[in-house]
Amino acid sequence: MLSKAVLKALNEQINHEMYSSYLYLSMAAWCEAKNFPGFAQWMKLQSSEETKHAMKLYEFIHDRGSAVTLLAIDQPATEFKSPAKMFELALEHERKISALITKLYELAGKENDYPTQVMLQWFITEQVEEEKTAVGIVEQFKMVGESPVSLLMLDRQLGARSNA
Ligand code: OFO
Repeated sequence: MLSKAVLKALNEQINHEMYSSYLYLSMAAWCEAKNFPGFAQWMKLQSSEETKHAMKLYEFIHDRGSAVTLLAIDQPATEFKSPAKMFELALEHERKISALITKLYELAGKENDYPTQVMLQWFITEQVEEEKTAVGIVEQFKMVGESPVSLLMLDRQLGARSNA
């Protein structure tokens, strides 16, 4: 059984992951509307990856003999200034998620909950990857700018992503 505090924090983290999924889906929708199919594809895959993160926590809570409580998901932003700004926002968001995972890890430590800490190590590693990927994209935008040719090139490049 999970302690009350850890269970509450894990349920909240499910909500953060679902919000991430919703945010990236909203970014995908904006990209579709602006005719950037490649960015939209990248964001849709990112959105489904976030749902998988939420499900990882969901399964873990049940494996530990506790109950999942789903919370309301906030409405994400629906308008973005530009594709570059949108990816900057995604990076900022990932950094917030990393900080939340760190807090959760610390809480599990305080509660002597080693299984939760071990499970969270996967998320810590994943966040390093996610931040690295987002930084890489933000840097590419800085390098080539947002001329129509640059946007076309980056849209094609990111649209080649196939894994979630
Ligand atoms: Fe974007 O990462 Fe979940 O945790």
